[in-house]
Amino acid sequence: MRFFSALFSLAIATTSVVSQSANLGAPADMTQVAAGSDFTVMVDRPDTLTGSIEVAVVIALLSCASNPCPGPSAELGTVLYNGPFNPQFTTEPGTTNLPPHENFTLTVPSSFTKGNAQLGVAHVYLLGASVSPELETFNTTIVVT
Ligand SMILES: *[C@@H]1O[C@H](CO)[C@@H](O)[C@H](O)[C@H]1NC(C)=O
Ligand SMILES: CC(=O)N[C@H]1CO[C@H](CO)[C@@H](O)[C@@H]1O
Repeated sequence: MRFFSALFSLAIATTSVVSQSANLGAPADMTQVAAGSDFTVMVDRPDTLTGSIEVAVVIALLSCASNPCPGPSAELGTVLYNGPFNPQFTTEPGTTNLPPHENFTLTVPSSFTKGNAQLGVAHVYLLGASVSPELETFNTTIVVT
């Protein structure tokens, strides 16, 4: 346990210095999604000079209809996806200017509380020649209808 929390704070400390973060290309902030329906989450991984090896992403949804959103590093909520992350350039016409990314089609649980929800992502990767373990989190807000 202690090892993991030490590893966690190390990752937090280093990600703020190394700015090669992934980010959410979609959905846009305040996008409305009906409970029980599918939506696309696009996780961008801008190309960087320093090599990195992908480990995983976790994509989760947390209602903040009645409480302020706590931020994805504090609480992720309902996990919609937990698995490999394989960002790629697209070759389809009109999309070649996009950064390397992966799209995930996910479903808002049908019983999910309506209102604002934090769409949080945790991204784990190995950085550089030293293969240092990194954890970063980021989020947008969607509106569940
Ligand atoms: C991912 O989704 C975006 C936005 O909908 C789209 O422009 C892009 O072509 C998609 N990428 C792939 C690989 O399908
Ligand atoms: C709580 C939290 O981390 N909220 C962030 C969600 O994402 C927006 C947009 O990037 C940030 O401004 C918030 O700080």
